[in-house]
Amino acid sequence: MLNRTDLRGRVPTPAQLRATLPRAEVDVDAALHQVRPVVEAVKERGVAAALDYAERFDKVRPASVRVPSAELAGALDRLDPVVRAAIEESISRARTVHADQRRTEVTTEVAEGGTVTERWVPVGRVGLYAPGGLAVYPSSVVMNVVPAQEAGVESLVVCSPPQAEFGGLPHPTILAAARLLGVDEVWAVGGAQAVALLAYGGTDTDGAPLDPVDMVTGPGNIYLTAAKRMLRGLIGIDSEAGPTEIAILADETADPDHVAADLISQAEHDTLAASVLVTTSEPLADAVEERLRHRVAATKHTQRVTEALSGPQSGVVLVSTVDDGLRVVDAYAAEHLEIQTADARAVAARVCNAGAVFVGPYAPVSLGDYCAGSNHVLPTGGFARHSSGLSVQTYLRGIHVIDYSAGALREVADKVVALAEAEDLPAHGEAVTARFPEAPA
Ligand code: HSO
Ligand code: ZN
Repeated sequence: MLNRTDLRGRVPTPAQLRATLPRAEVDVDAALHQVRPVVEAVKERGVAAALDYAERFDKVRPASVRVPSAELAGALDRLDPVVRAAIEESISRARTVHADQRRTEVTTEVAEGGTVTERWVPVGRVGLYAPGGLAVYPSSVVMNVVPAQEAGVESLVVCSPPQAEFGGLPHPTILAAARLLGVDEVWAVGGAQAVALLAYGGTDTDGAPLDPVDMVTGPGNIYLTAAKRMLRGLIGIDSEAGPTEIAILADETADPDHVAADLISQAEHDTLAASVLVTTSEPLADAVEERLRHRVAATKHTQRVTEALSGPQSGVVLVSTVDDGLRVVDAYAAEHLEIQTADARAVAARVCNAGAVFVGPYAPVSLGDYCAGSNHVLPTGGFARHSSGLSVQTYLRGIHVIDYSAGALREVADKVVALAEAEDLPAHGEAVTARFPEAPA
């Protein structure tokens, strides 16, 4: 079912590896031309345009963009108590982890009387996107809202597409999750029109203002991603989210049935999802294939999983040693990386590129998807080489505060003047010497 690449006995360079390893091509730029008219229409006509697109794409026209708070309360009342308890557990673990990520202000005394302080200030207003349609993920509401709240973001709006089945409201589990998180502003708007409305703001059908946000985060389909790319600058965005990925670095000590179950778990998301096994053991690879046959036939979304696993983005990579395996997974830079080898902790400590690393036999990715306490909005498509998943830091800005006394400025005045002259910007130097007329530099 999985394509095989045999890299035993040779270790390509990281650049060669990146070209060889299986990966889905997602052409966000190609979606830009479809998204541009949507963004422009919402910019010009606001809510009326967003609702027209809802009618066209979501097959329903919500009565208003903002979901009435009685609907949030009602959705929570009707939520299955078992699901409610699970969401509460997920929230509480995520809060514990993200609360520890808060940054403390640091003041550095650079010279006597001269300090630089880095102040951490939360983004003022944030829009958090939760997809609808095929993927209804209340867990993603948790993973966006918790870090924003722990960062101290004062104003939050959760956005999710209106569903025809629910009378133009977002999916009730999304509404219930928002309510459990203490979010009272939820908008029924999805896709590119959601990003545009969040960026430009508008006036709701009842005349109430829908205030624009400073930043939009959260996963979505290619059109949402294209709209985020287009509006970046006017708004801040998180890392672009593509189809989900799992890579597993395993040796002969791994349990093939668990490896197969984990590969399937992420393949279940999307026919474009990537499941990649990197292993030093051919017998393990064979045993995983065998387990996959059983499990894929028995799982609920057989069709989707089969397509994802047999697609060019998924596969098995055979390597000679765990060290070579580490080179491969670093070059791949997976969204999720499991280490199922002997001494997994030591191997995991050497990983440089991954959205999140899952260590040893009892840390499957699905634990991280819901209840590890870690965040599940992670960089895909190799973005883990340069980007991080959502955290408290995503929603903070570090502001440098410069506080110098006359003496501290005087001490460094000649250096400022010298640099200003070297750059042919003498007025920069004059801004300093103007303060010390008695002692021209
Ligand atoms: N694995 C997905 C997140 C998710 N899984 C949501 C289940 N629900 C991307 O990290
Ligand atoms: Zn998942």
